[in-house]
Amino acid sequence: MSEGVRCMWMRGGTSKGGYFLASDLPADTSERDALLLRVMGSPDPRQIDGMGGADPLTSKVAVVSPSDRDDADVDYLFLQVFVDQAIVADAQNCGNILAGVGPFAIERGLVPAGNGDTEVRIFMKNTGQIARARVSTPGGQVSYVGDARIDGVPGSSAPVPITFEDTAGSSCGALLPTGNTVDVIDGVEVTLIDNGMPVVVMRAEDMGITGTESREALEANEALRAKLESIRLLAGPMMNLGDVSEKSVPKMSMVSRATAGGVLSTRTFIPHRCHASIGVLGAVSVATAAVLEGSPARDIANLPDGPRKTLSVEHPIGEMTVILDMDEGGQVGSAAILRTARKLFDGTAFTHEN
Ligand code: NQM
Repeated sequence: MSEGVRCMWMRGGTSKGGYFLASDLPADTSERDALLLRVMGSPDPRQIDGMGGADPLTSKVAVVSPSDRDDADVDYLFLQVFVDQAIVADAQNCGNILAGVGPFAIERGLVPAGNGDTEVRIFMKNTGQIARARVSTPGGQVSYVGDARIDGVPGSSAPVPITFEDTAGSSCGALLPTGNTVDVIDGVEVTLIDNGMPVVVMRAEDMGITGTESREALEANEALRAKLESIRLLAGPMMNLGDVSEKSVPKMSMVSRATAGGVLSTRTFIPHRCHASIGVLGAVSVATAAVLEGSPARDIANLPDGPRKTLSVEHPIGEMTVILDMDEGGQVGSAAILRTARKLFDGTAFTHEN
């Protein structure tokens, strides 16, 4: 494929990656994955021969196509292209890259733009659920300009609010795949939870950290990393994810008391690098753990009253606000978050495969 492939490079939330129409990629999965590894420059810790940014957060792909479902406009498949291994994984979703899917679908003509805002209903193929994103389209054109700010992105952009309705058990089959609010793995109390992203939630202090350390300090802590990986490998089968040694899930979130007025503070490994902030669906899952009676996260959370809970989840460079609507039974019904996105480049990525 030395002639290259059409793609758009976009920032979606606090992540960045290549957005492709499914029809522009090979239909065969192994051919597609080989092409995406070439596009990103993987495997190589610096991704020097490709477009990837040498970080899992900037080595991401969205594959978008028209949907034949009645309840969706487009289908979105998320692919994590590993940086230093020749792996392209579809075992997780990504709510940050999701933020660019609506604008991309309108730009490529898959969804007609309204005059003002346009709602795009997105079927997330990785987990089989629907997200509804609102894209700013003044005068029938996508606009990236606005005054919405999210931590981790300088400046401001047009808001892309996103609502999730049925994310519980997205990959694990149930919100609490073991049926328990608390399990004990390697002597550590954990909540194994999936409200859109499989996450192991544990207290930072039980892992020997305060929970206020920087990303760099945590990545340099070999003992912590080994302990996290040991828990993760045991958690995988308990969460119905099987052997997770080559998967990017479950994520590992260590929680501590909030330091900036939020509900709690987080440090999250995704799973081998520490997240610069926190993933979208990762934050939804942690926030959900925080409202569960008896969970380690609930222990330290400052929870507001009422059925609509606006929860500020603190992370290394700020916070992410998750809005949880509780149903009559006191369970989490829907979740909403605010993201922004920006088109960075549109053109052809060359792969020069021999
Ligand atoms: O949890 C990183 C990100 C993510 C995932 C990761 C995400 C989500 O920040 O929905 O957005 O956890 O690998 O892009």
